[in-house]
Amino acid sequence: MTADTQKALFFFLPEIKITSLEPLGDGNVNDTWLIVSVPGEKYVLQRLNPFVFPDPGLVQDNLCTVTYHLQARLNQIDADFTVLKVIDNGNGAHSYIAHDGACWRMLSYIDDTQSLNTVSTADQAREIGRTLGLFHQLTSSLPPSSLADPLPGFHNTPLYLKQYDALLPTAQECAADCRDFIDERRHDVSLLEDLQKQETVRQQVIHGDPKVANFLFSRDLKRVISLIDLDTVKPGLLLHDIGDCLRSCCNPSGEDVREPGDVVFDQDLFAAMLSGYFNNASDLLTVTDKQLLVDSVRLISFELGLRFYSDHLAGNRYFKVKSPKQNLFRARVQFALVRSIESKYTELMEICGAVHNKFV
Ligand code: GN1
Ligand code: MG
Repeated sequence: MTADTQKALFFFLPEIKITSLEPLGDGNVNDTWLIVSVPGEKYVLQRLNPFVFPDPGLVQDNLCTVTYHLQARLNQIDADFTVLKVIDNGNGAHSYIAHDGACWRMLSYIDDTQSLNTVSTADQAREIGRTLGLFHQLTSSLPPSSLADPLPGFHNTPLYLKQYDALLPTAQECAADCRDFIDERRHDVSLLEDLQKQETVRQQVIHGDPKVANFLFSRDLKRVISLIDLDTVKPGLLLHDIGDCLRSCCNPSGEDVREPGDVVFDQDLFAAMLSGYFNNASDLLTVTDKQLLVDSVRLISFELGLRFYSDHLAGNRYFKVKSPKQNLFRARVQFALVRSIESKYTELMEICGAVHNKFV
């Protein structure tokens, strides 16, 4: 255990005696550990990435606001969902700021659960959709103005494109396939951004990162128990969350495969996730939202590919990597997913129509 980890741990739990401290999950930005105490209590200790979250106080305030709201709503309705708890140091402090300025925090560990990096059955996809719909129902009564925006421009695809363009003159290398892929689609990246200015799409508090690994399943993988990683909760479009969730849920090969040739967007998982979502939240969606489901997953996959590729060109400053080309490989996976969505566009639109008709 490093000196910083020890200081952070004892800041929150000065009396703790631990049995083990192990890295938890494969988050791309923060560092996370599972702590087990001598009596067997489990806790999650996290160091927020200061490069990604330059103002961690906003992230922490949002986290407290959202967990409080979710719990209050769940106390009123009958829903099978566990909200993670933010642990303070006994004096109301939820953050420990280390000497390097990094923010550490402690969260409850939701036991008897497991997280998956990929979905393998339609039932799992339906559960994920159901839970995202429940999350949106629960957050729909939280005024967006009660949350700060800790990541301005987080889903602003045209802005990511500008940042990519600015990197090009000084980039050491260029992957021609990625460059051409981006150039062929650069005319068509502002759809979701333009919609933010309109009232035809639903804007409310969103999760911001509803990828498969953030849904905690029961041990038998039959139910989703929680949706974790609330760093990115913020005002946004439901289409951002639905698109992001679908891009992760309908890619059974996962984000980190080396060979993008195998990557396909799975239409059966798409239908299942959407039917789970519509079952809980179709009333939240506007007519325009329903028309743009396929475009939102296409654009969010493109956006994430662009973010990975830009980070590769910039020297891997944002997303953690285990090898120098990992962000390039990750970008190619997202671009392969975009191609697959484009090739199935009509079929996916028909599925949306069928799911919509089932729930009107
Ligand atoms: C990052 O750290 P993690 O794995 O929860 C990223 C998401 C991406 C995701 C892709 C704050 O999330 O936007 O979709 O990687 N989070 C941030 O795996 O940038
Ligand atoms: Mg996250």
